[in-house]
Amino acid sequence: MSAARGKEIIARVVALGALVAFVAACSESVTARDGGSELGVREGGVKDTRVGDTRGGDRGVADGPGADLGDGPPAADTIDPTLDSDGDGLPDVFENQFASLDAHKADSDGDGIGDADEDDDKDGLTAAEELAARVALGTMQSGPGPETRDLLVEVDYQVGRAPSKALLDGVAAAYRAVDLVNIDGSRGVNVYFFIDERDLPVANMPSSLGGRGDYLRNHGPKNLKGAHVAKMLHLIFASERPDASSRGGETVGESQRPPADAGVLIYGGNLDKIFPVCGAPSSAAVSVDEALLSTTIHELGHTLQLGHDTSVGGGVNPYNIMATSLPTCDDLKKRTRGVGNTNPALGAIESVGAPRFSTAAAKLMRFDKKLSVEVSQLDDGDDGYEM
Ligand SMILES: [Ca+2]
Ligand SMILES: [Ca+2]
Ligand SMILES: [Ca+2]
Ligand SMILES: [Ca+2]
Ligand SMILES: [Zn+2]
Repeated sequence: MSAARGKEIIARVVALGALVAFVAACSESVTARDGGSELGVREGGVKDTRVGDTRGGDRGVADGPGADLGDGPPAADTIDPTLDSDGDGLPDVFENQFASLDAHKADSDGDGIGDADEDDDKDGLTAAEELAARVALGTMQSGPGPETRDLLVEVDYQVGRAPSKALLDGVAAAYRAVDLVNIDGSRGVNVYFFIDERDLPVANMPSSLGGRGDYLRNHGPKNLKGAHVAKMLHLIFASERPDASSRGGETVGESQRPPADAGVLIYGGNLDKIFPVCGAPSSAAVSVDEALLSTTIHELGHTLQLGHDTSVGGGVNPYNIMATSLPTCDDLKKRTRGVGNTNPALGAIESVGAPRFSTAAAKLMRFDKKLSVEVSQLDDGDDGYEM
């Protein structure tokens, strides 16, 4: 990679251009600072529809098929949830849910790697880590697993910037609609949010990258313990970054700062000042809510190594959430709500709304390199990895 390229990458991360920010700003409203009812959501991207907030009202509810109906596995109280017949670190109750795991073989596929350490679905999480996530979510019958692409996202927010349930649902829907097939036959990527620090004091983000890295590190993931923490993405809903007021969010990568400092910062205060825009007599303006949602989806895309110039297979187009060349309001609306598009392979489509990533972009997602924006890992070709 050329020095120039590396410099460009760093420059982008340090200061997204105004247009990028303008575009990267799209979203779902944060009007709801309505207390905890919607804020403690641990949102399952696909399978886990249980909404268990941290107050425990719904915690522990078995939401697996038949859990309460008597037509599924034995009732929870008739089996030992800790029983691990083959001693591989994964309890039988977990292994029995997956065709790829044998509760009576520590190395089910005989490749020399124990079941707990396998990452068959290549989402960057071992089976042990997926199990740990289920434990943290309070459910064993659903959630992250070894046959689906799963993203674990720790969320913190500043006062007044709590993400609404609609916003988190919108992000999850966008990833669920990603055009990828999982081992178990399901489609898309499951996103699980772990709400951690609530109502952090409002603080302007510093202009220095180091300062922002410090902020991310100081509020780093702690929902999962030990090494598992490193497998979580880190997302903070902040207020403003005054030195880059046209910017809706940014991804701080590992090439610029240590891994613990990496993560996504969303600037709701900046977005409030930029949006709504592009109102016209004949069409609705792009709202703050839309800007916030689009920005969040876009930045999380960066944590999966997606760049802005994914041109493979037509990846670059105004409907792809990673697109940043959106010079007109029409282009902005194409990306924001798929105006005029009926082809989901291109990204957002008007009739559905959920698809956001072009098929070409989806194929470039790097779950094994998530959160990292290592310059050394970015190819120099026109393949979509350039940031
Ligand atoms: Ca086992
Ligand atoms: Ca194995
Ligand atoms: Ca995995
Ligand atoms: Ca998985
Ligand atoms: Zn971007």
